[in-house]
Amino acid sequence: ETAKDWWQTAQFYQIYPRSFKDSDGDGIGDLNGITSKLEYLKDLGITAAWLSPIFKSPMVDFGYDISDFFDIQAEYGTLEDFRALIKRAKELDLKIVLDFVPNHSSNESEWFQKSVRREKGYADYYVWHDGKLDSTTGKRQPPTNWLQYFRGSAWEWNEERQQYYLHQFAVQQPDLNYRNPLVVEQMKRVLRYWLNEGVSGFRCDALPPLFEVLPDGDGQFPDELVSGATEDTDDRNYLTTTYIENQPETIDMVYQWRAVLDDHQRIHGGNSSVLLIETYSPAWFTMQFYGNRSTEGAHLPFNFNLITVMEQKGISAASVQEAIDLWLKNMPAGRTPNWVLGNHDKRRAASRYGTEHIDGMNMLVMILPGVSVTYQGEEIGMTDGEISWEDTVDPWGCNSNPDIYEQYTRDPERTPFQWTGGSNAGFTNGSFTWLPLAADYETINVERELSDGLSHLKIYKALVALRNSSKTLQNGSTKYQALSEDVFVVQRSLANSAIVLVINFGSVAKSVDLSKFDKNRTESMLLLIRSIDSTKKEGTQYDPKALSLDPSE
Ligand code: TEU
Repeated sequence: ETAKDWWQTAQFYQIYPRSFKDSDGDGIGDLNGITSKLEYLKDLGITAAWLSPIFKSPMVDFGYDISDFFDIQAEYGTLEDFRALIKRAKELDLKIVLDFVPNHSSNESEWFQKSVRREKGYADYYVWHDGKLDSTTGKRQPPTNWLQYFRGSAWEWNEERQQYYLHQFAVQQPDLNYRNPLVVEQMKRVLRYWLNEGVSGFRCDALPPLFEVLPDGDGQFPDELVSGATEDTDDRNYLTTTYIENQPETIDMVYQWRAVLDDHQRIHGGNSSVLLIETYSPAWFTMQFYGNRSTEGAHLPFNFNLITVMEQKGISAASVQEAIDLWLKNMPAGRTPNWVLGNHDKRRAASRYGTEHIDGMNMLVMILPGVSVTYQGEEIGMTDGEISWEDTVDPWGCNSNPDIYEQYTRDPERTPFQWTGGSNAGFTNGSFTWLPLAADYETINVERELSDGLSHLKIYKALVALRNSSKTLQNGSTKYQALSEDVFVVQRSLANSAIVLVINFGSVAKSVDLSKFDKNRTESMLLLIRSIDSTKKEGTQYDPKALSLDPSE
């Protein structure tokens, strides 16, 4: 057993800076706010925090539209504030990971402005195309039927340059051209710049659309097939995405970024830094990011199966088993698995799984092998905000209409963090918040859950503590099974010790005989429910042969 590197046993936590903590009363979270709360993360047992983008941006996509990759967004703070954040994090032995957004820049970026003007060195920085002429009307048309993620065409006509440009996200997010070596080199400079500022790695945004298929000899791109999955011809689900997603060149680019990180460590020493990869892709594509026999890739391509499989198949022991199988049975040997319950793009875990299941799901990701990634608020069971059409600001929501925006908008999972039950949930001292608060902040908040008997937060803290200290959880073997439609069991074991989690996803009490699951071990099982449940069930004796579980326990 070789010693594990820091990221293999890390507790990752995603901070959405705009909604975490406001230090200056403008209703928008900021860097000094984050710095002031690093001790909170430390106290939870978190070891690494990933910050959603903090770079200069017109905020059309709330930081995922970057106009200067080398500067900090003024409303979030300054480079000095960032350095102070890194310094405090180092004192607390917390790693800071930044968001790297390679697919596109903002249309307000200097690079794009220069590209529009075809300035030397920048003319081919983006994906430009003349389009085609409609044979009957003689009118100019976009080059292909490709759609953006945020509804509508992925091509936008630029009057000044007299060409279309590609944008797989919003119109204000032109796609960078990775077939141009200048772009590839420029983006590596971005990585090196922030590594030199002391960050411990990157969460790489939106990998599927990084490359598009090569155009044919005449410079033409192929249309995607209409998949017929929806009648809504603006919705990307209307198309199959063979040519605009998951190209092999994308995998190789990630291997090149890994080399940038490893080179940095070789030259400057210090700890290794990590690459986390955001890709909602089939396993055959996702798993390649890890690397192959000869080349190292990303340390952790995010595993979203506990989100996506359960979105499709509902909440049951069988869908949990399917989600876990999908990762563990496809992952190349020797790699580190990971488990994600939510992020700023998905409905809040407590709302999606049901508030009654949030503790069980937090237990699940903490008992499974590898690392887990917590989205801010999951530890207290935050739920979705209710955001009216008038208050909608997410471009995906805004690109629809009042009747259907709730299907698309990501605002509900981005509401301000709930620190207290007081004014504006302790998020800001001011009277304004950039998104309305979720309605339940008076009961769901850190202050209250730290004092409450058996709160989501206390359970979460106990789980992380167990996780950070238990050799069985860090190195043990793993067994899991859906015992019935409702009851799911996971066991980790090392030598004579075993830790077992049994979850009842059903709505009625269940009696479970664990000897059916592992007859050799029944006597030595330590049930996870017991080790975290200090008040409710203290002293309760569990009989592994007839364990009784309340609904949602
Ligand atoms: O998301 C990438 C992405 O592909 C999402 O659109 C994803 O398909 C969807 O949210 C799944 O529900 C990343 C960021 O996480 C997102 O916030 C940005 O809007 C997007 O990239 C563009 O940078």
